[in-house]
Amino acid sequence: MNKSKIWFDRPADRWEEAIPIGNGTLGGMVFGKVDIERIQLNEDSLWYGGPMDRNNPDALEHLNEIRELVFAGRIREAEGLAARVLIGVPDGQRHYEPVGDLYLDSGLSDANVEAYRRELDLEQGIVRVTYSADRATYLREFFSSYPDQVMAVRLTSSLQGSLSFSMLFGRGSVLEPTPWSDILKHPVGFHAYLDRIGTNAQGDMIIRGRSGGEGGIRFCCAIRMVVEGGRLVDTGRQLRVEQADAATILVAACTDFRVSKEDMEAECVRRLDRAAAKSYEQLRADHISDYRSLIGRVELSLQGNDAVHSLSELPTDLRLERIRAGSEDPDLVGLYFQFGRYLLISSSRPGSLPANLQGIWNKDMLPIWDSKYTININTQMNYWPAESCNLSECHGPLFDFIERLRVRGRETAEVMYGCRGFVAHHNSDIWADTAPQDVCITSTFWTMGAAWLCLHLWDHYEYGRDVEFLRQAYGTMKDAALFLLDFLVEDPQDQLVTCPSSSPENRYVLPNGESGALCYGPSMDSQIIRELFGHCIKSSEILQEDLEFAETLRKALERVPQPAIGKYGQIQEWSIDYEELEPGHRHISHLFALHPGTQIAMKTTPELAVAARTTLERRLKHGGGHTGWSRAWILNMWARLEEAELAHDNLMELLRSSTLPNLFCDHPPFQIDGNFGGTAGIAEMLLQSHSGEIHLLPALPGAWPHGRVRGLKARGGFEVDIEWRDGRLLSGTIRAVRQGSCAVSYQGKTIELAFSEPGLPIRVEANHWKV
Ligand code: FUC
Repeated sequence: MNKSKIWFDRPADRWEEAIPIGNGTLGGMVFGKVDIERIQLNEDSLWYGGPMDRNNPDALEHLNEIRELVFAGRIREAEGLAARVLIGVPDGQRHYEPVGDLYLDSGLSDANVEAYRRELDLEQGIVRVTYSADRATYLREFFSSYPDQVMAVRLTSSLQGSLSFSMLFGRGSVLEPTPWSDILKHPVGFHAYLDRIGTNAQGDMIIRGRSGGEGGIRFCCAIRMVVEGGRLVDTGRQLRVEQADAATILVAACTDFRVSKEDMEAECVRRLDRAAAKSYEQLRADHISDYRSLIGRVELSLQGNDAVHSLSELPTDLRLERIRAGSEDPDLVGLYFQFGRYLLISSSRPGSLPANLQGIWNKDMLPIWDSKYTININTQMNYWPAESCNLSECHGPLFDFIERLRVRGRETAEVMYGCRGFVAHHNSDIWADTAPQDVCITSTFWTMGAAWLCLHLWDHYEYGRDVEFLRQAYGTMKDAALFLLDFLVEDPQDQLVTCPSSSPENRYVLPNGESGALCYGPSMDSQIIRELFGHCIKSSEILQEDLEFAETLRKALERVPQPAIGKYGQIQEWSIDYEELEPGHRHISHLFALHPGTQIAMKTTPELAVAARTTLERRLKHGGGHTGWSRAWILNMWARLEEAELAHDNLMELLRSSTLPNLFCDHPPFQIDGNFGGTAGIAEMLLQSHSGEIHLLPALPGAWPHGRVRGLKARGGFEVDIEWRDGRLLSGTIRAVRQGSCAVSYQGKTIELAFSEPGLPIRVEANHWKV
């Protein structure tokens, strides 16, 4: 009964205990309260304000001066000048806002119910709440349907005519833990951010409002109550259901980001009409089949040595407590993995915006870090599992976003730097804003956001080998490379480096004891450039176009620094082997080449791999990994270094120290990147393909002696199933999307497989490698 379920035996008291649902655009957090149910609602395109031109017109004329100051070691002055002329004006981008909260006031008391249960069914993508009270058993189901673009809430009772409740909508600040009855009965600011609430001729509740700021985005939310038995009373402020057998609530929402403001209400009602024309069973079945077509591609089962089958009978928050107390629970790791895939399916679907810092789930009018796109690690991490975990369609919203960045980023490149191509700094927002964000020396003056994002285009090609996709994506990759070609300058060693820049978001210490952040040629930048230029060169070979440009890139690459080893035997973070101000910094930017990059690998660059290991040890010794995403990155890096136990320790630490009761990643506070990084890391422990071969079980820890995984993806267009027992490979099954061959390695030995027919599986066992 509990297989593939995250479940709790009590309602959520706090938002961080609620369960997320979503269809890429329309998201909800389900609290499961009996007395007053709360579903906190989001629509991915509801953001504060309109687009702004923040490109700083003073930047270009001061660029050379800043560069000269950096090269002369006059860092203080360089930083002072940059903080005046290289910042965006205004210095901040737009932020994400919630739609509001839907409340269902049943009049029952939480205290009087029995057999309470709240669950997320990961096989169906449905949240359920069940309980008994007064001889009746109640069931609520919640999901956000992608095919029908509505959220559905279904309430039933086993006792005819026993369902009575009021539905209210609020948009204001909710204090937690919340005496919700107070909110509903003595509402202060309950409708603080609404323009209109009322019913249309059909009896749908229609809510309209708009975010603040110039050109603030307008939204409409329409809610229909379909009642079976009993009656529906419209009291203006609320819809009241009396003595019904069942009720289905359908929610539609849109904004004028996608729909004209005149048409928003009609569009919402159209969606409701279409969904209501189906029976609830049909609506649900269509949701499940859509969701299953994605979630069902990968299955993971991890088993420890002791057969602790009964652990799934424990509520998920208690299982997490056990882990915190030092116990193992491989099955929960499997759930966590699938939950990460669930979150990507729920927050990033074709047509939606990319998953932001909180996916799509945000309750605050001014959320932490604006709940936007931080592109010096966080947004990229969101998409780490997209390809390897067989959800490549969910990667699409990021590609659409990159195209929009390209338009805005060309302007920023030209106005601020006098360069061709396109640039993005370390943040962006709904408007694909590319100008610098904040006035923060450690992060603001970093120009590699677009280049890094473009590596995702190449990855998508690598996993799927769709040449048509590459043909379209190449121009974008080239544009990112063009910016860098123009932006690179000669350093004192005659190398080509970025300047000014920083190693996100660390500082170095100068020999005179002063600290700085602004620098030239931080290792991460050169690593990203090597990766991007390399992919552009390969693309031009595959596509047989632009060979001259490829030659220019090749020439430039000869002068772009390679990863260097510093005085501690570590990978150098800056082009000069400075001391780090924070040796335990959460960002480990200089190991980009190890992960997600591919320039440092066990097989191809063993010396650099040793240095990468030293770097990680050093970061960890000084307290690194203290945020959720940092821990998740470390997990992926240890997996790449084939350090199974260290990867596993860090995964467990992610669960122990950086995971909320509902399994959301805790930066703190909630930030979704660690969920996605954690999911990708688990896949990376079982299968790798970054070194030109498919590597089976590269980092299998002792805690998972038995298990199997079905449907992981490998670069080159392969799908892989693996089964193991007693820590040893039983079988690997590989399917290819097209004819061809691949190298498959296990425990240091490699064999070649030839695929004569696409889709035809080839099965291998450990003795094929004679290990
Ligand atoms: C970067 C990180 C922070 C946080 C923020 C959203 O600035 O350094 O830890 O994740 O982005």
